[in-house]
Amino acid sequence: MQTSRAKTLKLCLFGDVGVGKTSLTDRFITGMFDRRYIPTYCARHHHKYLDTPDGEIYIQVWDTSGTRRFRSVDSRLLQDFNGAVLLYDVTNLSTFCSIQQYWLQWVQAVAPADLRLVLVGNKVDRSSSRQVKEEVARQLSREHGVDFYETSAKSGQNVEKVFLEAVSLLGTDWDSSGSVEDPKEMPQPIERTNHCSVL
Ligand SMILES: Nc1nc2c(ncn2[C@@H]2O[C@H](COP(=O)(O)OP(=O)(O)O)[C@@H](O)[C@H]2O)c(=O)[nH]1
Ligand SMILES: [Mg+2]
Repeated sequence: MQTSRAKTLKLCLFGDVGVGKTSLTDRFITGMFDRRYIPTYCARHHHKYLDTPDGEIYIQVWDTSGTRRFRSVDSRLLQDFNGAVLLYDVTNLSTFCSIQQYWLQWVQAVAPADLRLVLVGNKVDRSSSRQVKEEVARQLSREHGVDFYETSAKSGQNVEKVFLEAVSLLGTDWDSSGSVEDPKEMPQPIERTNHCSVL
């Protein structure tokens, strides 16, 4: 349960259909991966509580459909968000082109100036099918001044880091991405809920 003391942080995922937005969200929220493809027809939001030495933190994750039809309403959502993850599939060049030609420009045009942006190449576990070189994507992230990671929702690689980075928690002295000495101090997920909103 969210308490009135919990600090709330919100983030949103954007990117083409099929890049792994739902899978990455599920991996962060539940720690699980489901290889079936279940289309997201609307924006879904999930939450996760982190019980940290600095108090309870409530992270709300919005998983969008990826269809451009929802673009205009998604921009309203961004106004009170802390971060946005722009996702492409490293095994599908056209999804990276969409980031360059569409998603980055759109988010930077409509987002509040302090929204933290993280560029993410997903499905790195499929290394033999890679079509987007890490260095090319890193260069794009430098040009736009955004953070960059490669992830796998399947293996879990870098998933926690991306979500903590997007809400500016990565590097705090309790974060669970490697800097915590005492496991008791690790943030613990408390609850999961799903909601579907037709926007
Ligand atoms: N191998 C692999 N498959 C993935 C990964 N992430 C997602 N997928 C698969 O890609 C397909 C589309 O994923 P989904 O999360 O529904 O994409 P979305 O449309 O962006 O939400 C599904 O079959 C997933 O199981 C990953 O990191 N590795
Ligand atoms: Mg989806």
